[in-house]
Amino acid sequence: MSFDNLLLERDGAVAVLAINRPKVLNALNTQTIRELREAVLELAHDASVRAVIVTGVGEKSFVAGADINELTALRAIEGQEYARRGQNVLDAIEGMGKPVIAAVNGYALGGGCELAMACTLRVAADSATFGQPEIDLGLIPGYGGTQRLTRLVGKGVALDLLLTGRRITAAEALRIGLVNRVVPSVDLMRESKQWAETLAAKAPIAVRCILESVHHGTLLPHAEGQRIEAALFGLATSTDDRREGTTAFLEKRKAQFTGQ
Ligand code: CO8
Repeated sequence: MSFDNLLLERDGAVAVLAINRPKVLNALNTQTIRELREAVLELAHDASVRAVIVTGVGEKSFVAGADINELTALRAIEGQEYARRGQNVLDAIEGMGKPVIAAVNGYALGGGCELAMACTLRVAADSATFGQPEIDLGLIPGYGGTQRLTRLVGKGVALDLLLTGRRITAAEALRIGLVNRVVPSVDLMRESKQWAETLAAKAPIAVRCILESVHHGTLLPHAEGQRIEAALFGLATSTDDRREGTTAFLEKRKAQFTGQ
């Protein structure tokens, strides 16, 4: 599968998906969103891919937001559709059923910050910058930002960032819990790949169950979340990988998971 605005590479069980519009700091236009949807569907269904890294081409930007050229001409109903299309793609990333690491190599603004937040985990280069500057365009985030940012960092901090539109450093993003790790820029891809490989070696069905339980659980009352957890625990119990994992522990050897 080839794309105009994306680069997709596979390295063993890890796929690296890079937004490739460096001249506009990897801004997401309609075509890029469409290509992202195709790539995400392909990666979701490819059992040989156990973890995905999302990043931006170039040293300056992860994604500098939605393409502002396209936003200028939108009317209300088109704006709503535009937002829904992007939301659906980011939901598909969140629901891919395998870990997705955002390797944030520069600006992650607006839709770029939203893309990073839809990923399972975030590693930032120490030079990265985050923010939701839509307010300064007379807009609000439309790719899930008001929801995911609030869940990740809490209402008070989210409202500060959403209402001021201010940009924050990677260090502040780490402090408020927006990113999991900050690394020197030169180490970003190496560290992200190492982390992805660690996750790719885990039992894939158990990984999927954890993602599903956490993702749905955060949207539900505690008791219902626990019911989902118990059902998924039952599912994980029935797998060959559970047999292999528990047997390997008792035999004092490293487990070899097959994804069955
Ligand atoms: N869209 C289109 N083009 C962009 C964007 C963007 N988001 N960001 C940068 N570019 C372009 C610039 O226009 C410039 O193009 P050119 O070379 O032709 O002039 C090129 O990229 C390089 O950018 P700059 O010269 O501005 O580079 P600087 O280093 O001076 O500044 C910044 C970098 C700070 C990142 C600056 O470019 C900037 O502020 N960009 C806009 C950031 C922004 O506001 N993002 C939010 C966009 S809105 C959004 O994401 C909403 C998402 C949900 C949509 C829901 C649908 C309704």
